[in-house]
Amino acid sequence: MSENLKDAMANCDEPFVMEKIQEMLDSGISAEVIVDVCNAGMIALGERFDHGDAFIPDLMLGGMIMKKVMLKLQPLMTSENDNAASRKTIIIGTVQHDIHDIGKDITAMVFRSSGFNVIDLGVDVSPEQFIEGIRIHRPHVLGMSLLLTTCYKSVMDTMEAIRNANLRNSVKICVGGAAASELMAKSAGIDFYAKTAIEGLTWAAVNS
Ligand code: B12
Repeated sequence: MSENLKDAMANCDEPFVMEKIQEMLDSGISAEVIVDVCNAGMIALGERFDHGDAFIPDLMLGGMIMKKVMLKLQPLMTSENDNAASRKTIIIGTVQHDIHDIGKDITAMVFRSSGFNVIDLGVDVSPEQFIEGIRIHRPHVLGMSLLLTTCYKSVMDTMEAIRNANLRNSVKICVGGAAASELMAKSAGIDFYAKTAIEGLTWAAVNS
């Protein structure tokens, strides 16, 4: 039996999750706070997987529940700032060989709700696709999402490709996701490591 929203996410208890979210919304708790709690639940699900207490189908189910949650909460986080001309642009994508998209989607949602123009390149994004995205959209910010430690090389390759294309000075770059860290960001020459989507937004709003 789930006792709270975080537990329910970690246990893939969808009926409890949806019911609890409605209850929290009704009592005036913001969508942003609810997303944070669900995020903590997904991390706890990953820990269960680590300990052999949850398996790939559970991760998939957790992912599907999180997407449902986002569909419900996204409209409540949508910005009233519709002045497209004054918007800053962010290009975001999950790096090559990594298909995790929940954190990226939440980050896109958070930036969008704050008035950014968001270009979402999707998952498994190659260095060449990031380069093409920069050339076409001229973003203020580029965000990479990285969930697998085996994909560090994709981040390094993307940074090298950006430098080789002489585009490094045209864009601020941040990285986030469970496999990212301040140290890896520094060694890759990335401007900022964001522990959460909100941290990334706060940084981007001031630094881009
Ligand atoms: C759900 C899940 C899956 C689902 C993904 C579904 C989907 N549509 O995304 C499925 C089942 C497909 C999956 C597959 C795999 N997974 Co998986 N997965 C997870 C799990 C449980 C949750 C991830 C998640 O969605 N978290 C919730 C989101 C909201 O959190 P988040 O991504 O960190 O994002 C937040 C911040 O980090 C930040 N953020 C994220 N990106 C960005 C980007 C920017 C620019 C900014 C500013 C911020 C930001 O914002 C978000 C909100 O604050 C994690 C556990 C974990 N600790 O992360 C394992 C985990 C990432 N997976 C893991 C593994 C091993 C795999 C597989 C290799 C398993 C396998 N043997 O096949 C495959 C790899 C597939 C591939 N090629 O990518 C490992 C990785 C271990 C490692 N050291 O690399 C983890 C850590 C589980 C574990 N503890 O072992 N997985």
